Amino acid sequence: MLLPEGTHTVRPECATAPVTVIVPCYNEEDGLPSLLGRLRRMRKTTGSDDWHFLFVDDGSTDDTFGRLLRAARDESWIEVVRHHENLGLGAALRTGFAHARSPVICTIDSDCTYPPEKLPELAALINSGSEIVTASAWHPESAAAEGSRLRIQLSRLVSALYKLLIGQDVYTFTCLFRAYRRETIQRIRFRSNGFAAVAEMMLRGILAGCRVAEVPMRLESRRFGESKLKVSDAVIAHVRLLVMTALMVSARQARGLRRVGKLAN
Ligand SMILES: Nc1nc2c(ncn2[C@@H]2O[C@H](COP(=O)(O)OP(=O)(O)OP(=O)(O)O)[C@@H](O)[C@H]2O)c(=O)[nH]1
Ligand SMILES: [Mg+2]
Repeated sequence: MLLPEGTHTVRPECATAPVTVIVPCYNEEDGLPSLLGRLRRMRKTTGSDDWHFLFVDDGSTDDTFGRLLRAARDESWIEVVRHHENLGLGAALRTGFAHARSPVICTIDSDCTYPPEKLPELAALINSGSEIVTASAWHPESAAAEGSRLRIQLSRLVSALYKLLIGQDVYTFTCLFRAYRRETIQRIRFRSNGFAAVAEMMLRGILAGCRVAEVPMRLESRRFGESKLKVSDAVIAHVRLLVMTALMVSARQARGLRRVGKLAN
């Protein structure tokens, strides 16, 4: 896979770990000490001490890259890739996937709005047969989400619309906190460069027939730094993606009808 021009890598050698966790970061210097501390404890207490964590710094203008570099120099489970300019969350995920060689690949938020300590539960579901496992804030069994009412309602609405279009019992399409089988990542080609990439991956995965599992999980509010999500950009990107999904679903239905027609003749 080709990497964007200006990509800088520090120890990108995720080949040997059973799980690689991709952590996209954009201007997250304030939250990094807390995140790294939690990951260190998690590795010690949950049997994930052989996992690798691949941080993708997406042209941060604060000290995110400097802090990651210093951490990577001291601890071999930390790897860092950097875009020289900000290319967006989807582009950062593509770069992370291009480097990750492990059979199980996870993605997480760097602001710990889903607890990283839950990752082994998601990875275990991949090992027992699922192809995509997602944290699910909008699952009926999830505890009430923290955060802005408007953001919560918009996110719920978007997922409800995708669920309706796709016609399957998946409740949450927008959580970055996920685990995938590596072959599944190789099958899913997504185009979005921004936040909509997360929903696009799930939609394309479901349409490709992947086995999806959801783990009900409470969305917590951000404790450090600022949100990178611009609501207006996200609304536009999701409207586009809803139209694209509707077209993909109707093309599939038309193919199905043609097949039935041929069988009947
Ligand atoms: N690499 C990269 N990561 C990004 C970019 N924008 C956001 N992220 C990361 O993606 C994750 C989610 O972004 P957030 O800003 O937390 O967005 P959110 O979770 O929808 O909103 P809040 O939690 O309320 O802030 C975080 O780890 C961000 O650092 C980007 O342009 N590039
Ligand atoms: Mg967040």
